[in-house]
Amino acid sequence: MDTNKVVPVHFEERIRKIKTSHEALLNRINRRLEGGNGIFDRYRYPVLTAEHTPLEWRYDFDPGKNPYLMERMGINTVFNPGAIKLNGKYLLVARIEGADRKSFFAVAESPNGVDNFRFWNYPITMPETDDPDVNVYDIRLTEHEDGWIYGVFCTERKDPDAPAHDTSAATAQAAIARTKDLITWERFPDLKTPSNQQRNVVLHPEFFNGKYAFYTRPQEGFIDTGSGGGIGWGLCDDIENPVIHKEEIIDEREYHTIKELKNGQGPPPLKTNEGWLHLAHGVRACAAGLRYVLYMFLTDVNEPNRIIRQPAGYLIAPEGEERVGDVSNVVFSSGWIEDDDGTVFIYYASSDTRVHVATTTVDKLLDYVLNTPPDSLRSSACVAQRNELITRNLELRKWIHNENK
Ligand code: M1P
Repeated sequence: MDTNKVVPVHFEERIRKIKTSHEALLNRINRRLEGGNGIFDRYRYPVLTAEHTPLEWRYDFDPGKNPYLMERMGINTVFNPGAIKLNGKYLLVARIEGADRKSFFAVAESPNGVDNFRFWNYPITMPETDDPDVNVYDIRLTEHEDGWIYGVFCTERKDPDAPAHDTSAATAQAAIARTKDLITWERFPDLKTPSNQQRNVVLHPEFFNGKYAFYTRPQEGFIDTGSGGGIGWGLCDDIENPVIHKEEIIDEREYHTIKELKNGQGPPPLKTNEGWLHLAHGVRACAAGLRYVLYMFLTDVNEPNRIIRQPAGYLIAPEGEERVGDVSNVVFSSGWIEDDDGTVFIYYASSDTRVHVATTTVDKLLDYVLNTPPDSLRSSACVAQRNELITRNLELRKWIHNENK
């Protein structure tokens, strides 16, 4: 390219316009939406989208090389982030998917957790093992009591056993890396488990009987969990050479529920006085494809692998624009942040396309898991459950009416 060529007239003008609208997007104030269900609040705008990624990641600003100021390397989507609060900043380690379909990780930082998220200058350079990753995604960040921040994420590779004509068969395993600053990472071998494949693997924040404890999601195939599935639990002696010898299912899939087809642990659980609060995703099949929703459960404070409460149904299901995207009808969460005052920021992605925030508190989530009836699994039992609530409410109304007479 001849750099002495006259720069097209529109170049400077276009650059100014692109930068102005990008800044306006990054500085946009997010508003909590009124009229929620009392459990959590949604917000007006997504907190991260493909358009939030830095312009330097997409455009070549050299007029000699890019006279039309085209996007040279497009970004398709930003979703499924891990989350952590460090040095007073709310940090999301998002899954960025390029127009070329490859995902990578990058840190976006906000002063308040609900808006003004800005990506750091460079994506994360994640070290690899001897078996290079083809695709990496869905990192869960765990501040472990051993003093490190761990990132456990999915590493995907072409299935070596697939016939030559099959160019989409893949394998998924749990990759493990650790850091102190989210910039420099140390990578370990992928987690070995008794299962063929793994996705949605999450490190528990505390040792259990002196061992590292993982929530797993054993699966026979890449998409189908096969005859197994459910949220598993396994212990490992050595995080630098991680092996789980025994995997037990702690939250099974169940017929005609929101987790009929598959499920998976979301972020690492939050410790409370009543037990460990868990956020997970459940998947069911319908004529439109798979439907992903978020649900919760509580495990015993001393036995994080023992569920003591599980409300029926979902906590968050896709709504409005959340329903549509690259993979429609999906909400998925791999990160949340608990603030010192008990506020909880739930980061969830919709339809594998963008990231939203919902806010609530630990007290509200505990009230939700402790007092929402469990799934009674059959229509007539559900009617009985609801009738009990209605009768109590009608009695209460009569009582209030009489009191006011
Ligand atoms: O497309 C929906 C989600 O599908 C996968 O989750 P799971 O293994 O539970 O089916 C993941 O690829 C996830 O990234 C994606 O959001």
